[in-house]
Amino acid sequence: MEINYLKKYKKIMVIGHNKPDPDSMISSKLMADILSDAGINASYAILEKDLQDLEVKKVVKDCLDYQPFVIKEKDIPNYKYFLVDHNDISQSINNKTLVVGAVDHHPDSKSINNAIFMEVCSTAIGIYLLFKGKYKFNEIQKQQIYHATLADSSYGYNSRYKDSDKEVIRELGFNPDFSDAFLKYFTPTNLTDKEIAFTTANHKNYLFGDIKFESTIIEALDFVLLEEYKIFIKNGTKNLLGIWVDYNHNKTYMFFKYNDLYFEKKYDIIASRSIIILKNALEFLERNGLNV
Ligand SMILES: [Mn+2]
Repeated sequence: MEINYLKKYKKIMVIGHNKPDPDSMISSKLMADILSDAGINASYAILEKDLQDLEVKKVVKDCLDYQPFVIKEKDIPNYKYFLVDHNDISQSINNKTLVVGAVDHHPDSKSINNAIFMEVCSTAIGIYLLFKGKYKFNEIQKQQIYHATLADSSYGYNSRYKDSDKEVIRELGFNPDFSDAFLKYFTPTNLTDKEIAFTTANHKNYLFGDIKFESTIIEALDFVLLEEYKIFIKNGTKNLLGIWVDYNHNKTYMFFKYNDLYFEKKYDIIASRSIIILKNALEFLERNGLNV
């Protein structure tokens, strides 16, 4: 990837999506390292509003002292942005004209026109593949790529984790079998306050033209509260794509309410939200005559 064109900008913020997950945190830091090394004035950053309820998981803490530059709402227009781990501007700065580049592994939202898309398990792997020829990744950075991939692959359970990703993990010097890491790092969603969990766990906003809905994922080792989650979505007022993952039995359940429409589906795998489930949800809306 050619990055010299970025030298003309005074200050570039590398930013992941709202409520950053481990891959957003780690890939923003890696990309900022690479840009800085090339003499570009870059920092990894988050928006101030994302500091609220920010969760830095152990899988991140064990490889990165996460200290992003914090951008206040009013200062957003003062910088240029390089997006990682998302390409939908509504998932971060919401201003297309400030985006100078992006690397991502999610479907194209068509909201920007300068993104590089990689078919990889984690954005961190995508960055590694783009730059390994011209940038020397050190041992800590290799560890960070490994940890981002642990998280984004649901510790190897997710169908998004392909043989080509395993090859990269091997090349970085790690074991592509993540089962020990699952035991070390996996924590089920805290369901003490069900309402909070059902509306905020792994939360994302989705916007496709006029179609707008929210999504949450409950990560569990059982299906004890599955029925309750389903009823919460089905009878609720929110347009919500709910996903329940039962890692113990290798099952994923989706419950999708959109206005007066409702759809549910069960998968006999750990299904990826951004690749499989979202596609099925949008297909459902199309079948019902909505313009997605
Ligand atoms: Mn990611």
